[in-house]
Amino acid sequence: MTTTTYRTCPRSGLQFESQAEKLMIVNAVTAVVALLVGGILAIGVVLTRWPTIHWLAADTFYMVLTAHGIDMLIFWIIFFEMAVLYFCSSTLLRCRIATPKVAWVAFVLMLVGAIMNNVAVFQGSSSVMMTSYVPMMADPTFYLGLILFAVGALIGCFVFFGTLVIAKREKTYQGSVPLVTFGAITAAIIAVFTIASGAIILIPTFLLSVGVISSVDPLIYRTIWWAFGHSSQQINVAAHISIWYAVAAIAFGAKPMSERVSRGAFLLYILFLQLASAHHLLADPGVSTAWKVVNTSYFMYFAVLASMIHGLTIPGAIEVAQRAKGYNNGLFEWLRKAPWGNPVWSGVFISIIGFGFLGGISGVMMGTEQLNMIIHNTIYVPGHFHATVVVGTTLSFMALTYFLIPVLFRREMINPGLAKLQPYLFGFSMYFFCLVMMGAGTLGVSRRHWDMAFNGAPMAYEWPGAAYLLMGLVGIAGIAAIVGGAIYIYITVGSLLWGKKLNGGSVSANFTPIPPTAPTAAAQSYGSAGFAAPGTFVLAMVFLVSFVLYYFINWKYLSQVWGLS
Ligand code: HEM
Ligand SMILES: [Cu+2]
Repeated sequence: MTTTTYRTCPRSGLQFESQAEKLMIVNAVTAVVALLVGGILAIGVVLTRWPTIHWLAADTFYMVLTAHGIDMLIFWIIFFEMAVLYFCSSTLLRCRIATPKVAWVAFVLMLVGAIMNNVAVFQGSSSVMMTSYVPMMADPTFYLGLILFAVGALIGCFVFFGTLVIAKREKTYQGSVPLVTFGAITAAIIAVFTIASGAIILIPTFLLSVGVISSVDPLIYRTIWWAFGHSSQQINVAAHISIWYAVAAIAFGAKPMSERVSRGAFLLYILFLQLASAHHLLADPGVSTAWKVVNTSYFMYFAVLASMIHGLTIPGAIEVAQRAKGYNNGLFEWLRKAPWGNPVWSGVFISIIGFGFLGGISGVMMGTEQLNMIIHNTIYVPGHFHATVVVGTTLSFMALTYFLIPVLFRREMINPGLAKLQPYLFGFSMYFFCLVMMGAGTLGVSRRHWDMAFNGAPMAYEWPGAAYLLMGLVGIAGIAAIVGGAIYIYITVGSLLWGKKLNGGSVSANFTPIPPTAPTAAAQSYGSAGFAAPGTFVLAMVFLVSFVLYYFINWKYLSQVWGLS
């Protein structure tokens, strides 16, 4: 039997159980490898969509785009999430991980699945895009790879739940689980639903690809695929918001403004996410307008409400904590005096603002049935979701990594000067990238089309010149963001390989209760801070005004799409 030991990190006070620690490390490192592959592929995608360069031939472009989407959105994000789940259970609750052997099986399944899927894509006959809509068909190993990966991820979620049970039984924490863990529980519950939906649709599609069944209905496919595809984004949101709370606690000692309100907001995600999936079917035949409007324009807002609550209470909690430290001058001294040179904080802040303003506002606009017509299947769509999955999720994961390098990996960060810069370069170039994509999409530039000029097509289409200009800017901003991503990989991998080894701290055979003075105690306990945060409310009003203006500008724009009057 392997012996379980607990290491107490001298820099954070966090306690790492030996098995959990290894599992977090392999999952996080594999995630970064997937990010590296996806990032290299992004070069091909970006340089092809940049009209003056238009680099790759059509078949290569679609292959590269398929692999980019899957390596990034599935493999990078979910491997990293496994590490986050183990961190939020074993580390934050200071308990041993349940069934470490099973957790290793989960990891191996995910790894085999990810490799199998990539091999299928790069063999060239599986360029079906991330969404893999039927009747397009990929190689059977494409689906099998995804299914193995999903089974592994599901097992990982059960190891997470098992770890919570152990913590409860062995009484390693007092009272309720901390909010960060609560957010991770939300993510894992949603993950179970998500993976079940994925299985319901991918298993028949796999059987179709090997010839066991003769057809899968395309409309049913889309409906169920999006129960999976949309919900998986809700996992990401729950995970990155948990990280925001964790960083607020770690960097500022901030307690949530109200534990109940924040927990209630996480619950809203679980209740309303399936209904919100309907926003992916807004242009589909077969479902009624009434059904679309009820699901997207009413129920979806409850999920949006939840995100807005987090977007308000996280900066609010930080403001309360900063004011308590004496940064009380004016509305914004608390924000000016935040540690802007610390990439853990700057990454999270840039993520919160970009996720809310760019991802959130554009998402509500797109989710409105009528307005959806303006941007449906245009490059606006990847403009929106890069604001959510890159600025929101990816940048938050990057910020957390900077915290984990000394704490989990026990290395001194190489090149801290470059690390200071990285969130600004990556975050702001991504802001710009998303904005120009949305601009080009509003002018109608199509999504995923290899050649926006439609050269050789029987019917020509004249774009306004601005559309080419905007797509050129997409290229420039995309390359800048890729450089930002490369710096992240250089710093993380470099620190693991060449960073100075740090003292791991004392090791014992038993867990210890959380010392209330630990630097991360606020992330590991229960308690509310109250609501006195005037600066944050001003920021919220700025958000509201931008939201309303942008929404109504689009209604005005919609009225001009068809010259009916
Ligand atoms: C520097 C970073 C990145 C750049 C420059 C970039 C660029 C692009 C571009 C230009 C497209 C193609 C748009 C089109 O023609 O339809 C695309 C698609 C996509 N990207 Fe990224 N991306 C980056 C990072 C990411 C990350 C981190 C994720 C996920 C976490 C991601 C997920 C996706 C997905 C899911 C697609 C759609 C694939 C499909 O249509 O099947 N990207 N990206
Ligand atoms: Cu969605």
